[in-house]
Amino acid sequence: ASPASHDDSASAAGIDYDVIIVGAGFSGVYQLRRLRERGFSVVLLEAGSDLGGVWNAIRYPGARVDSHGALYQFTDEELWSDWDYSQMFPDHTEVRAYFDYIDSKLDLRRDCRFNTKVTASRFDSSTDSWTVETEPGDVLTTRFLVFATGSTVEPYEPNFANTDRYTGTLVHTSRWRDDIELSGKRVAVIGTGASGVQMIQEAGSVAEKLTVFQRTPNLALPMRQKDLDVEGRAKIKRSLPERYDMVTKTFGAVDYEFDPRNAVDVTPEVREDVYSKLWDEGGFSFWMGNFADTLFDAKSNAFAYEFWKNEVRRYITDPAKIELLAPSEPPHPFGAKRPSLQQNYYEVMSQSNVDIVAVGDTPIQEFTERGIRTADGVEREFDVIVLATGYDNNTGAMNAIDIRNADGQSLKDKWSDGVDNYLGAFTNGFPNLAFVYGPQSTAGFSNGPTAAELQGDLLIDLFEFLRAESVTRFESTEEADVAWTAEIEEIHDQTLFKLASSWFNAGNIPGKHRQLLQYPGGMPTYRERWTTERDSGYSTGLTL
Ligand code: N01
Repeated sequence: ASPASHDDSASAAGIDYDVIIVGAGFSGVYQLRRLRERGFSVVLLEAGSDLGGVWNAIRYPGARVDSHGALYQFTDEELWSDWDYSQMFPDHTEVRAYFDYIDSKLDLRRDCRFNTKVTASRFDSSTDSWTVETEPGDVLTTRFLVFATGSTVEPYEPNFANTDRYTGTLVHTSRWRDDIELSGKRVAVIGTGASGVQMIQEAGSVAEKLTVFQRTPNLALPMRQKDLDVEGRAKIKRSLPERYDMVTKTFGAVDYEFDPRNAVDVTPEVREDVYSKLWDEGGFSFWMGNFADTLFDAKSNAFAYEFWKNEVRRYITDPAKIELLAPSEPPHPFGAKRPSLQQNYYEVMSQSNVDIVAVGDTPIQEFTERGIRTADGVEREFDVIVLATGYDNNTGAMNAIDIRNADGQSLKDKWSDGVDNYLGAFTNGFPNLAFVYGPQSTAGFSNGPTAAELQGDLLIDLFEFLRAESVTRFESTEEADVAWTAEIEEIHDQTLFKLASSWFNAGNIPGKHRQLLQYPGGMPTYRERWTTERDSGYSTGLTL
């Protein structure tokens, strides 16, 4: 990749690029495309072997998108007019095919360096630039550094005793290998988040025996998957302009909105009607299209849980598993953890070849040579053990890189007692550094590709402003960071999210500072906050 025309001050100072982007998922690719179009010199560095970000990495059986494919793509007609997914909820292979497709249109790979893991970056105050080091040993300099490193990247593996003694196959979902055979095997899956639910659906159908180690039941929702024939695909295409207009206006950057009414204010009949309609729609509708007070009011939430429980119990044919999968009392407020979308999860979990071990009652004590021993002394033997135990979300990928400011302070140290930043994009003390789809942005509460565009455009506006004004350095103020974080916690306190330990609030990683790492004000307010900053000439929460 060779630098194109760029910021004169950067080239005069001998700086290689205007912008280095780290990560080739939706956010990074969007930055690359738009910055290049606007004449910035830019290169994208990607640790993985190809485009796709998390979708290039995730290959476990059953891995698929929990968003409608219609929204799981970029929104400009130049791209969507020639693209179709074959199913309503595409699988990982189709998302990779989508990245191939956009590359065929946009020639993205030209400016990407793959198998190039960024290991360290340092800010140099004398030149207002970052030096970036990579694992193959390259050293590059850039005026601005953008981390588009995603949330679901650094695997979390609990500290189980004696894993090294186990002689079978032990694999985290994020490290799946095609040679791992499940058919006819004795398989264990630990964890029942989105990865666990998808793995279990696949493994349960082919394994001789599947044992699921469940700590918390997933309050999963019906996906209502559909194969799309020619007419189905054409119908989706016709709907796209209207849906893409809608995504800019809704809380979650999706094509529907919460019901504006409160569940506690309507009659039981109205509640039942609304719940039934959302349930039949499938997808996340029952979560992000539910009554406005569902995630704020315990009584409203209990109504939703009751409906969920009664629906799900209809699919659990083994009475011994009913309390485990859909307990009488909610394990946490409905929706306070991200629900998964399921296709036949409850049927599979009900099968006679599937056992559920409630880790809360009988914790995993240790791994043995042949399997897992639980605290009740029982040893179970497995050919394959799958860790579906999730990720060090939101901050894990950035913290894995040694990012240091001009004083030598590392970002990881700065954030060790909690993240603070401004607009979910900048943090004081680290000039010329931005992150997209990162901590305290709308990330976990919004549709990924749409957020990549909407937040991405705002960041590109900033770079254009800085170039036009010949400004070589910006950063957020400490006051702006503190206020942004305080605003997030203030909203968090009013919600039921705080009552669940999840990757939304860092509660999934033992010892990690507990705080909401998503911006909970919704996409429209989030964008408003950026545009207010922009309209002030970037002089409110940023210093130039
Ligand atoms: O991870 P998770 P994930 N002993 O953190 C359990 C995206 N994603 O990889 O709930 C036993 O949600 C833990 O138990 P508990 C998506 O945004 C998307 O599944 O903490 N169990 C939980 O059940 C998703 O939300 C897609 O009590 C232990 C599980 O491991 C996010 O990534 C597909 C344990 C971890 O669940 C993360 O999903 C996949 C222990 N010591 C991922 N420690 C799609 O779009 C943890 N657990 C479809």
